[in-house]
Amino acid sequence: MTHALPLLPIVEAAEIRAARASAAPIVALESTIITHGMPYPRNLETARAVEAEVRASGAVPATIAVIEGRIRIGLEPAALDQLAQARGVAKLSRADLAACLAQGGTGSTTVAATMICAARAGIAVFATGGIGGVHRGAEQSFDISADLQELAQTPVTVVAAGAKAILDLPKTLEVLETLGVPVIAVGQDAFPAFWSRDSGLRAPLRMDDPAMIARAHAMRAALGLPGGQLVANPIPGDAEIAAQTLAPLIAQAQAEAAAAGITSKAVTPFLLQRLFELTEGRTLEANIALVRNNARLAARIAAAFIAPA
Ligand code: PSU
Ligand code: MN
Repeated sequence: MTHALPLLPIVEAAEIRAARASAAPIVALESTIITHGMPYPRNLETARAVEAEVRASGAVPATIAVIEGRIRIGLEPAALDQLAQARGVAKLSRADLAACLAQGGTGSTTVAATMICAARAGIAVFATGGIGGVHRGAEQSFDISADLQELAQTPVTVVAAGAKAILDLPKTLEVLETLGVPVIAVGQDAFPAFWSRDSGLRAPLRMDDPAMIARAHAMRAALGLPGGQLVANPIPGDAEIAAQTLAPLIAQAQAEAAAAGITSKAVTPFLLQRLFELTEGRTLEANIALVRNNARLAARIAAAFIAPA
């Protein structure tokens, strides 16, 4: 006996339906940064501030998560509040999404899973902090974030402040090139390193005009190429932490993770938490500043999608 495909359990907030009806620009936002990237209550304040940035820049924010077996596109304030306070929430990437929906579970979506949900909802632009990438020591651990594969196959333009400096950035750029993902720096030639503006590596592409970024996305579709784009938007100068300051602390956090036997999905949250402690919260402040900055740029790109220049 064959089974008919189930209907995808996906629910849009009223605000998102209204935005779609009036052809207003929409920006997707992820939720793993809320549940696994920042401590409560700063995570909730930040999620709200990021939504406010999107609105102030003329677009509608769609924070995405899975709640009780349904993909939610746009979270009402109470739902966002609950997610931010919940403990032990599942971190959902491409591999976990269908199982969580089938089981009626709740989880936050990573960059990869948020891209999948955004694409199903017809949202082309997504703002986050930093994407996952190739971890240091990946030649041993094989730890490469599913975010990279997703950028290669799902047509969403992701605005991030580069990849987190806890990663192996040269290898991350190599894998993105292998996968055919356009990596576009904004306002500078260098590939940014999340908490710092300059990774010391040159980004393969540079575009300073949001409308050009929207056009490049559309041109990929016209070519029949699957996948999206990575827009690498450097952290604002007044919020950055010098790479030299972070380097020894990252090495220390990494050594601790290895000693504690942390692997797989737990690696990124562990490193972020340790750096928060080792910098007395400075990495969190920088993280908040860069996500807000990315939300503003994503709103401008989304607007250009609606009204091409
Ligand atoms: N950026 C942040 N904080 C985070 C993340 C990104 O500033 O917590 C999350 C994103 O959801 C990203 C995930 O997709 O970390 C990557 O996890 P992994 O390396 O396990 O794929
Ligand atoms: Mn990983």
